[in-house]
Amino acid sequence: MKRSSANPILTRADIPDVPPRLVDATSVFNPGAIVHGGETVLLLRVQARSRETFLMVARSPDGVRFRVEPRLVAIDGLGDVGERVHHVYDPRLTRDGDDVLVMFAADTDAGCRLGIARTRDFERFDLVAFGRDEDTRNGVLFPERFDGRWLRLERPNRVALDGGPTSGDEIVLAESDDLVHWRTTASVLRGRWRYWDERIGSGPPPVRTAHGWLHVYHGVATHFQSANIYQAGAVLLDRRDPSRVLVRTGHNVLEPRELYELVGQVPNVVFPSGLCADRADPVTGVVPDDAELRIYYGAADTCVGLATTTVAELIADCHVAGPPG
Ligand code: BMA
Repeated sequence: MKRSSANPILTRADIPDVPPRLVDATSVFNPGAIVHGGETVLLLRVQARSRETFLMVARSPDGVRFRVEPRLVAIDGLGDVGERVHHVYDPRLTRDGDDVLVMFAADTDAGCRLGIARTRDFERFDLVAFGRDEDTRNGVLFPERFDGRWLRLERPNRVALDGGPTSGDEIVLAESDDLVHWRTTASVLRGRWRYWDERIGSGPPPVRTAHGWLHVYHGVATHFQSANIYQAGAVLLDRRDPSRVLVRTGHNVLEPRELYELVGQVPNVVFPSGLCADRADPVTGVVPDDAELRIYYGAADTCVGLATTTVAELIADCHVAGPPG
């Protein structure tokens, strides 16, 4: 992937104050992204100096220069879920007709939950679903239904990083008829111990290509003394049965190298969370091989970076051999 020369494309300096709760923001990272109404829209994770987390909307005509709207996103219905939601974060965006579905992580006293909200205009957001049982994160919806059913990838949190948040080393597939009730149906991807992607989690929602579902994920190398290193990789999933992995990058395709990725609130992190293709077939939704992909990522849990690649380049990377698994 090639970094934008405008990186980091968003920093705390771009976040307008929204008093009284957000003044002099601390960080902005891990955005959801989508092309909507002819512009690129990012749903940003913004932290205040209280370490409260807010979602904010940014818009751009060119996908590089963004204007952040001076308001905090409120999700109607989130106050009625029956548990206190401390933080809503790491949103992933998927189109559903004229609407956009937002899958987000929500920290509650009982653990991390996946919620889904619906918006048409990025002004009003209505809660559709809120998970109850499992501690899980990094949920992404497929942009089409399979025999009428919704599918999503998610990463159950089964382990705690040393001194850090809960994490996991397996991405699973789940299905639902109504977006509300989800059943896990298969294991899709496991972490590869001792290599770049020991712990794993989905990045942006999968992209439909002529070769299968192209999916960018993050891998965490945990076997270094001082830091967990968050990197990006990719996997190609079978078009009809997305629990089947066709090929997977043996190495990472983006790793912390620039200062703004190496240093910050959490050092050594690139965390891909948004992806926009510059075009897709209007009928089939297939993104062609030479389409440019813009990948938006959180850098060091502090600012937002942009990197570009193409479908063909990413699939070629998937074919480069790496560790088994
Ligand atoms: C993960 C999540 C992300 C975060 C990353 C690096 O576990 O909490 O939101 O960006 O760690 O700190």
